Amino acid sequence: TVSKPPGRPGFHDVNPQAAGVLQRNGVKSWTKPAPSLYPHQWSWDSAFIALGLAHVDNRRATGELEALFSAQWKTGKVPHIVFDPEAPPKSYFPDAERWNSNGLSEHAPTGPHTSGLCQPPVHALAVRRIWETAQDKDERGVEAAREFLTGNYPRLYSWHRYLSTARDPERSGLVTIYHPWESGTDNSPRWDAPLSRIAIGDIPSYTRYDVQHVADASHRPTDEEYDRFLWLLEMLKKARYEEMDIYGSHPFLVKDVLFSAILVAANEALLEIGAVVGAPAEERAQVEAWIERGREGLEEQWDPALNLCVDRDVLTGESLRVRTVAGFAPLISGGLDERRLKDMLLTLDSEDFAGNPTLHRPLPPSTSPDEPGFHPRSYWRGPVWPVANWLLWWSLLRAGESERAASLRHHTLEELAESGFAEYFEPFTGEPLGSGEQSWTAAIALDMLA
Ligand code: 9WN
Repeated sequence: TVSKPPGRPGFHDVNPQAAGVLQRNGVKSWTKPAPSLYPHQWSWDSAFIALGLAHVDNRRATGELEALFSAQWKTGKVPHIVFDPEAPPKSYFPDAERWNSNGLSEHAPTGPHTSGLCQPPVHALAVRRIWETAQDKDERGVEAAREFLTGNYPRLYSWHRYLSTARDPERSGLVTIYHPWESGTDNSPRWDAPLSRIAIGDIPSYTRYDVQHVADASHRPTDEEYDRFLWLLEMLKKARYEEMDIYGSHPFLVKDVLFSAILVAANEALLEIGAVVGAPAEERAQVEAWIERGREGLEEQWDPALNLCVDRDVLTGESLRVRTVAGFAPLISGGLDERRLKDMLLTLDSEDFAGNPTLHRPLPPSTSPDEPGFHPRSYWRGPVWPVANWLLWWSLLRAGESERAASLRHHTLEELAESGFAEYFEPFTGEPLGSGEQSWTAAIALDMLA
């Protein structure tokens, strides 16, 4: 049993509370990431949300992904934001107008307005979970899930093909991102060096609404970071979101190891989905080749001194040697030999991460407290993110490390029981930060509790 402060929910109250968060954040057939900070649909949030909803309501889980994939670009790209035309005005910036995706690119969908970026491809993991949970249902439930898989396999395949080709013209096995927003770890010190090299020009004026939705603006990226984010957006627009042009002119091109590792794991899920739907043999062979290439690419980025995997700046060829949770990419991609698995566990248990004795709970901070860019309250610069805990928990289970997985699960759920479904937590005090009632925090709790 778990001790709980009076008036606070306990470990086992987490499940109905998590389901309530997802219900309250529901908009039509999809779910916003948070009540007011994020009023549109976000790509990898939706994948995690569908993964959690698969334990509660498979119809809603499939609706979530159908809504997202209906905004897929003709290139296969799944956009990082699908804008809700009915969201309150002036609630999130940059808005659909600033992106102007379908005004600039013939590849953008003509109906929904979207951003011009993408985010890590967790989607196939969610689709596989929908299939798994459907197995407990009656025949009609299983059939509905099979239909969903059949309808969405081609979308997933073209999404992964886009990432493995347009985003990896070098065939390195690693995905190139064009913007820190694509990494999903926006202001992580991983991006400090490449961002510092960018010379910013004139940015059309803008107002940030995000800082109005958090208790303290210091939880969010700084104005200097936002200027860089908005400048990169202008550069992408200048290239009319054309991949080749971006590759030839863009000032931020980085091989993201976390994104690439998630793609490997998602490709493994895609193979299983392909088996259910009877996908063509050539496609299955192609997915296997992507998996192999992805793992080789990650191995190239192994940094023996840090005992972690690191990103690479495509423009300078330089490795970005920063200790963050993204460094556990090989664990997430799976298929590790014994030696590399041992390396990963050693780093996870070290003072840089979950083994730091000054932590509130043994949960990995997003950035090692020893890094110069570490900040315990600032977003991806140090706070503990439940969604990152989920990635590690799931990967540890997959690697057969059940004890460590159980510890991550236990402490994550305790944190949520104690402080609610916050977006992220101060690592030394456990104080909830960012938005409250964050959907993916609730979703990963449902998956951990299942
Ligand atoms: C920009 C929605 C998203 C997450 C990202 C997280 C944050 C957006 C922002 O929120 O990014 O995409 O405005 O800060 O970094 O991972 O998908 O929850």
